[in-house]
Amino acid sequence: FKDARDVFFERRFGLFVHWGLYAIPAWHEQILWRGKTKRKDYEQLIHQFNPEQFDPDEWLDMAEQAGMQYICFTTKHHDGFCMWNTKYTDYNVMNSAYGKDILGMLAEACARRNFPLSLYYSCPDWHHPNYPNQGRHHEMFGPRPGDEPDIDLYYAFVRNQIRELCTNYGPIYQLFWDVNVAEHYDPSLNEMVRELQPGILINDRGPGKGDYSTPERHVPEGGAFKTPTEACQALGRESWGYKTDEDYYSHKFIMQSMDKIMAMGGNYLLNVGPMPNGKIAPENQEALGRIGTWYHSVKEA
Ligand code: FUL
Repeated sequence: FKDARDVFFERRFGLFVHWGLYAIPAWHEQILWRGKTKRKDYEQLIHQFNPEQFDPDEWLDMAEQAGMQYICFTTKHHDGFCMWNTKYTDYNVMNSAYGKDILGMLAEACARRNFPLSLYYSCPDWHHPNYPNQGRHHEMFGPRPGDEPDIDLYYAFVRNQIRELCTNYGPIYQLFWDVNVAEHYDPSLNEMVRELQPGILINDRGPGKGDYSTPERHVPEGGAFKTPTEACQALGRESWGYKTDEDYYSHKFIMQSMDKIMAMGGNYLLNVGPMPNGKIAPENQEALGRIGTWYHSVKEA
C-alpha cells in the first residue's frame, strides 16, 4: 500500500482487535487490576491459551465485508503478555499451549491481501520486573521478590520490543502506543520507529510527539477536527476484550457515533474482542455485518 501519510484521509474505517490471555476469563482486558486477580493465577492462563480456530483470513474477510480498510492489533496489553515471538520476554505466545506466532500469522495474511496492519503496544506492563509502578493505578501489586523497578531499564526493553515489531512483521501502517508511563518523555523512540518504518503514522499516546490523536469512546466537542484524528470505540460498554455477558451498544448508537466522527473529519477504529478459541463472537460478527450491509448499500447507490 501507499505511504500511510498519503492514505490516512482515505482509509477512514478500521478494525481494532483486543486479544490476549484476558479472553479466557472473558470479563475485562484489565481483569488483572480491575478484577483484583492475583498475578500468579493470571499468568497461569498462558498454559490454557490455545486458539485452535484462529484464522486471520476470517477476521480480514469480516473486516472487509464491513467496509473496513485496516486492522489494529494488540501486540501487548497492560498485562504484559506478548502476542508475538519476542526474544525479550518468555511471557509470550510461543510459550502458550498454542505455541504459534499469532502476530506473524496475522501479518502474513495482511501482507498477502495488501491489508494495512497497525500495532497497538501498551507501555504499562504489569508483568515485567523492571516496570515501575509510579503511583499509577496498578500500584497495588507492589514489587515481587526479584523485581527491580527501574524506568530506564524498562524503556530499554520497550525499545527492543518496538524494534523487533518494526523489523520482523513487514510494513506497519500505524503504531498505536497506549499510555506512556508518566514523565518518561523520549522522542528517540518514535525516531527509531520512523527510521525502521519510514511510512508509518504514530499516535499521540506515546513517549514523543505523534501524528494523530485518539479520542476514546466519545465524540469530542468543538466541531470539525483541526488535526488528524482517529477515534476508537468498542462495541460494548464494559470491555475492549471478549466479555461473555457484555452490555452492547445499539446499532443506532454505533452508527451515530461513526457518522459524527467521520463528519468531523475523523477516522473510526471499531473494536472487537475475539474469543479464546480465536473466533469473533457472534454478537460482534452480527454488529459488523449490519454495518457492512449499510456500507455496501451506500457504496452501490
Ligand atoms: C485504554 C486502555 O487502558 C484500555 O484497556 C483500552 O486498550 C483502550 C483502547 O485504551 O487506554
